[in-house]
Amino acid sequence: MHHPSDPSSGLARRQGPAGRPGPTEPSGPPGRFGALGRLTLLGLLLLAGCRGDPAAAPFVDLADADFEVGVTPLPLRVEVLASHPHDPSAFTQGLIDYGGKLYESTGLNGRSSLRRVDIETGAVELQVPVDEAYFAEGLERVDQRLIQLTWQSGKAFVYDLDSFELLAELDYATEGWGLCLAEAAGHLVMSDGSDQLYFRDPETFAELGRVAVTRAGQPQTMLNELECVGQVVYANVWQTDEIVVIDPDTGAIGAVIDTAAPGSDPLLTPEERASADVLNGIVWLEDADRFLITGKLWPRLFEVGFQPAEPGG
Ligand SMILES: [Ca+2]
Repeated sequence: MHHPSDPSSGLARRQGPAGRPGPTEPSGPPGRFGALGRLTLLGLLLLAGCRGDPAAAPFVDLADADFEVGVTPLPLRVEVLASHPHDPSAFTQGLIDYGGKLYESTGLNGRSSLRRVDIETGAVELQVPVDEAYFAEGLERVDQRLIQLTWQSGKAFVYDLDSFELLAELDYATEGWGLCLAEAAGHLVMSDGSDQLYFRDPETFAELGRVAVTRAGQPQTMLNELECVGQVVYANVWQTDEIVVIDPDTGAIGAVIDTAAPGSDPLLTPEERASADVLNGIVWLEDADRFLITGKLWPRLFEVGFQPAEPGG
């Protein structure tokens, strides 16, 4: 399944109806390839048209990508489609979407919370505080339950999705940073600030395995908020403007999104940046073919897509 030294395999698959080999049967009618080409172009225009920019290329889709250890990551840039208000007092540590709403876990002792948030307005529709003894971290939904990590307490809280009623607590031995559910694999993926990703049973939270994450063969630590997207995991890297894309089978990072690169659309203004903490929080909106990203104490949340970055850009 793996494509050695070809981090763009997923990219090629997605961008391509243009790159897909055409039919090869020799009896095909003349002009068939031309018709295919026109259909492909039309498809691309329709795809691009959904985003209101007829010149735009489809976003990079790495959901089915495989990355080999040692591969040089594909550099990606950010294209901003829209931005929405985000509570600037929310120290974002976990961010997911479900049923058209955001669910957010915020950190800091005494300020930690679980929230349901309207994506467009940023309005907090439901919120429960977390005891000040805990610093809340990553968040994920499993069926009708929400699982919220804590930083250094070795404890996760389990809530009812609708009422936020506290249902149970789960124990673990590491720090808690980010959490996402790899649906096809049937397990949770958890980060703890190290270079490890832990695979955990969604019901018992027992560790099922782990993988060391590497970037061009070197350990990548500080893996923070996570988002499982198909076969890969998007991870914020703490204290940076980067989001890395990891193949959890190998631990290899196959793409790096530098949200502060010159080729990326700007996110916060310098004024907004002055009172904000680091980038953290990524959500994949599958139906809309876009991601949401924000940060700790960020006043805005951004709808974005990712494109290959120009060399050096
Ligand atoms: Ca997430």
